[in-house]
Amino acid sequence: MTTTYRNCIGGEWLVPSTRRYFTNHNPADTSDRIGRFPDSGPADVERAVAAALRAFETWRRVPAPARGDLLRRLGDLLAADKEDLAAGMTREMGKVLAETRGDVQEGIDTAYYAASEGRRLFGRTAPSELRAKWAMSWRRPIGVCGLITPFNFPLAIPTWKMFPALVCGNTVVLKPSEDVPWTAHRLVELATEAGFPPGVINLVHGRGAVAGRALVEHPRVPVLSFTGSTTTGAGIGATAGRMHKRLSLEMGGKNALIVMDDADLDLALEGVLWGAFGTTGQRCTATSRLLLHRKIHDRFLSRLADRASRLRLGDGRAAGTEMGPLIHEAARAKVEAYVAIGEEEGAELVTGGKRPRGARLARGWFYPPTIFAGVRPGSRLEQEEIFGPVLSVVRIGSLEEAIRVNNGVRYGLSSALYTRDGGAAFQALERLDNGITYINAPTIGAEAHLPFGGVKDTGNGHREGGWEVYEFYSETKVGYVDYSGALQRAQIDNYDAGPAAR
Ligand code: UN1
Repeated sequence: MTTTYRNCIGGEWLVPSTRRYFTNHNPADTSDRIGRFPDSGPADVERAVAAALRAFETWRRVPAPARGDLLRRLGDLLAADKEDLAAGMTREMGKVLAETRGDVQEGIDTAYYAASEGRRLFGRTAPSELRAKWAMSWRRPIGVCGLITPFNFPLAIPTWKMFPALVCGNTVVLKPSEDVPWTAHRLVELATEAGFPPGVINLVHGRGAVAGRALVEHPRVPVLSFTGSTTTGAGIGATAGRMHKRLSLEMGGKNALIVMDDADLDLALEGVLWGAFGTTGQRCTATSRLLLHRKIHDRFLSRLADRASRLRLGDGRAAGTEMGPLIHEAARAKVEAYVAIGEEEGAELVTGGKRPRGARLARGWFYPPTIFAGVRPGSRLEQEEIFGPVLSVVRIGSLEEAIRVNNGVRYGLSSALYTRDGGAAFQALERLDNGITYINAPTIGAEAHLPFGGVKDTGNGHREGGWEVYEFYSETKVGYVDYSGALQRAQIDNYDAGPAAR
């Protein structure tokens, strides 16, 4: 019997108004059905927003440190449930257990960080230009935040958005990816157990084009945060612009890892394998381009191809599995389309490029680590986001050239440089057009307490995580208190006769 799940609205677990459901499968074995989840409609979103609005009136008045205490409790519950959560997440999303454990840990880190932020949320005081007058700013909550999240970090990304929103005093409606609804369900269950009041966190399952759209277009949802494709993000941006909504976008990447001839090649090799094929390449931060210095190009590539071709594919819960499946058939079809594009463009297929054979992997969306060499800067393979285990290798002759190639794409999330030259490292930090640059580490591995995000078409200027996200989820308010007992006119009374006259 397949379990049927519900939405969580105003603290109640409700069946969708549509009475329709979708079934979620294990991508490593599609005969394994995880559950039936609500295929919600606009009426469910309407109800969730109404509940969130009601809850906002009381939640906004709970002192921020007390809001933080609830997040700390939720962090504790996530920590206690880490193993079960990770196993369930691997079952529905496919990546290996070590990675889903990391994903849960990122949620725990975010909870504890947000909890501590409840005791900061600093405002400022500034000297007034007038006597006996006090000037200050502080942060106020905004209202209902609509959060739309992707499949690749089923726990971490919802928590990045939700926890800062909550500690700032907002209430939320979460519309998680329809590929990982179970994880979102568990997160909301644990939040309920932690003691969040009804309506503060609402969960509406469903499709982006229906439930997601209703949330984006809802006039009472002034804040939106979306992680996903650049195309969808652009559409949301148009709506948000028209409706004057605050919007944070995290979108595509085409992240490059540069290996110079003076690099520690053993270290770089481990970095490339992890960056390119971890999470089956399904990270916005995945290493999808490898820029190899010509002096080490051939040597490095043959070692890399050898290691990549031996990575063990399988169910992420099985011991010894190094790479899980892709999320669904459409993702695999996209990877295959890009393999065909690479071949047409004349790139050299070094390893992979074909579906695995054999009964063991036949029931999942598996695709092997795939490497193309001789990829030309400017080609589609080099420019476009694939979101799968496909690595494009470009030969470079200098750091200068590597920087040019790195910067020659529309995206700007992360980049990496392997070198032993300190000067080169600082040049890279300064000149690579990305939100994040790693030195002697791959393009993945951002930590929860630092700002996360990218430049150019990757984002719209906001950052998730770290201290900056608290500004996104709150509104600056300024207060002036004049205790002089007289009318003091700013910009006039203190300058008319000149300050010396006073
Ligand atoms: C993503 O790729 O969608 O830096 C998020 C990392 C993770 C987060 C990635 N901490 O790879």
